Amino acid sequence: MTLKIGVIGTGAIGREHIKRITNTLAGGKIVAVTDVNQDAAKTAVEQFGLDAVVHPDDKALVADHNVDAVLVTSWGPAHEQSVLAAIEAGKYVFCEKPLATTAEGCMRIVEAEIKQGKRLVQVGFMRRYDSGYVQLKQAIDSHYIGEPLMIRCAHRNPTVDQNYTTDMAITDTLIHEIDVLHWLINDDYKSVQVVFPKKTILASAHLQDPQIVMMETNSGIIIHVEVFVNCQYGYDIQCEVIGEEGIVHLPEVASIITRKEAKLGTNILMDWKQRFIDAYDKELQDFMDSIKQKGEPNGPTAWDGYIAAVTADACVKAQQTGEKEAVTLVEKPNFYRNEKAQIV
Ligand code: NAI
Ligand code: ISE
Repeated sequence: MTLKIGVIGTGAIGREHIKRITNTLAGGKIVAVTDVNQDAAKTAVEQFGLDAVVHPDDKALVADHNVDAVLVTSWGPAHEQSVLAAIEAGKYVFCEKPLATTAEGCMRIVEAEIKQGKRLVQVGFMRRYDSGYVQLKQAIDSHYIGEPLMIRCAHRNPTVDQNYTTDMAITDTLIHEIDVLHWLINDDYKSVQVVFPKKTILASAHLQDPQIVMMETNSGIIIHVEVFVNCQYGYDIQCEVIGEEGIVHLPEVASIITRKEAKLGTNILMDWKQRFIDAYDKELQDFMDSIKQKGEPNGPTAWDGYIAAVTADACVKAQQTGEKEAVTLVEKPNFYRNEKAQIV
């Protein structure tokens, strides 16, 4: 059976996902697209030679009887409305991060999904599918390094555009660490704090860059994440987990090592699209396969989207106050308790 997919938002990652579903992955077909910029939607249809209807908006796309599952790859503020419409129609929905821009919005999605009585939503936290993070998780879960005590991470982008603001370092960028780290150590966050080191002259006037985010988990693990989005030299993701009996480090991206002109060198990627390319493939393949095999998606849940939003809100508050801010989650609904920590 082919899963017939409608895509809401044909920008950068929307087109990447259309391309992989059409050219690389098995079992899915893009049958409908929409974008507030209708020319962008039409261009995507032409660019990838799709046999797909261009709908005027998300509501029309969700209502299309030919669409089994919806891919939400529009701007963050538009996600909630499209995800709620898909749930209301009983359709599966894969939503790029953030699930919604507020914790309240994520909670509305959680409640709507619970009301439908089955899992319909998967959030695009693709790092859980990255083989490096999966290996870290296996090492932690098997107690290879004993109990984790501290984690040190870096999330570096070469540059960002003028529209990128100080809070986006949290809501757009750190949000990946917020998700993958609590999954990695199977623990929730208790408090967060943000400090601003000396600012790089290469960031726009309104952007505080770099930033250091400190997070403490319920069991007392202390996490430091450096977010540096104008680092110039590459797209660089680092993660080191320090345990009682050893340390595990995220592997570097495989690349040839050169010896030339008295230098030893290896390449660093510049583009996020390349860094997690396998993980994007795997998350969408898993979305399609698990719907076909179990009748529900397997990956990060709407509850994970809620945890990320609550933690991001606390971090944004901490940016403003300079203080340690509490992360306060409501009690996890039973609906989300049975899920297994998924490893692919
Ligand atoms: P983009 O700006 O390139 O594309 C967004 C598209 O959505 C635009 O074509 C825009 O016209 C359209 N759009 C906006 N509101 C809409 C609405 N109400 N209905 C239909 N279309 C609408 O942005 P990009 O980089 O593709 O990001 C899209 C989403 O994907 C964001 O939420 C972003 O955070 C997320 N993202 C996730 C990444 C990951 O690593 N998982 C990487 C990059 C983006
Ligand atoms: C972007 O939206 C992403 O999601 C990338 O994965 C992240 O590294 C980047 O900082 C964000 O702007």
